[in-house]
Amino acid sequence: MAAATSVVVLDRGNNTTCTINLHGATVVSWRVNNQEQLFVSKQAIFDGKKPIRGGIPFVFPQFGPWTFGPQHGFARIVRWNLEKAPERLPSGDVEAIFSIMDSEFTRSMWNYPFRLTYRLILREKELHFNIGVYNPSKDLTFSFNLLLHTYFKVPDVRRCQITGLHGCTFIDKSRDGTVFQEGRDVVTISEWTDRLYQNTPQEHIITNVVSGRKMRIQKYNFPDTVVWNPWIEKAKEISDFGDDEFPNMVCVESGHVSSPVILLPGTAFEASQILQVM
Ligand code: TA6
Repeated sequence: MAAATSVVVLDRGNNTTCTINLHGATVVSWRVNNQEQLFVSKQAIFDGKKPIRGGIPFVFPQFGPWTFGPQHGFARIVRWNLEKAPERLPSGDVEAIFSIMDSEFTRSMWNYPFRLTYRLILREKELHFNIGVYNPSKDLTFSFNLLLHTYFKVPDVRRCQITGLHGCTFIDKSRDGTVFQEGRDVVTISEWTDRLYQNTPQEHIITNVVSGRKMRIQKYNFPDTVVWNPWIEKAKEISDFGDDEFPNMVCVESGHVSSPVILLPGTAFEASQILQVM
């Protein structure tokens, strides 16, 4: 059960912390002035095997169902290395770097050499994510999806509004994958919602998150946004999610999923996200 105790804490002082479980480099807590911003299910399993139900699971190299491996890929179920332990920067912010590379386990599903780095920076009211994917091969090109499956904690999801999706086309998994165009200025949640919005703007704001505040999401090289809430019936189908927990979370996920990233030999891909409590 060693994996369960493998957490890394970035502590900026003033009750502002970020906690990462090396299992999947899953951010399992982000507290700003002692206010938790992320949702983790009370039924989440920390066995070092299953994905953690909540926080920010790291989706790579596949988004969704996968012929060759588990749903949403292997990155969220492998143990990551702590490349650089938490360090306080001259700015007062705290930085840490995590990484994984190909292994016998990953090659059994996805036979490519790769290196993935994940740099987190904890600022006063912000959390920065910088991701690098490297193809060290001399001759092999590979393609992948990448997504940060962020579970935001909210007092009541029915009161949340999400900006920056108006006019975007989306694949609606709750309606058999039919494609629609978003007509609303702000997106609200009042039923099972599972939508892959394509070519979305770089910024979204979620209103009425913790203590009625707003959460700004800024994303770079993440052209897609997934919005998910299982609502009543789907919540019952998820073993590590409480039947009554759906009102208290909303996933707004920055991703590169509707089209794969194609990485040529010897090249790198970078993407980043900033979460800001407003
Ligand atoms: O990101 C939304 C989604 O793909 C939904 O379809 C739902 O399956 C959710 O992820 C959770 O997936 P998981 O594999 O963690 O149960």
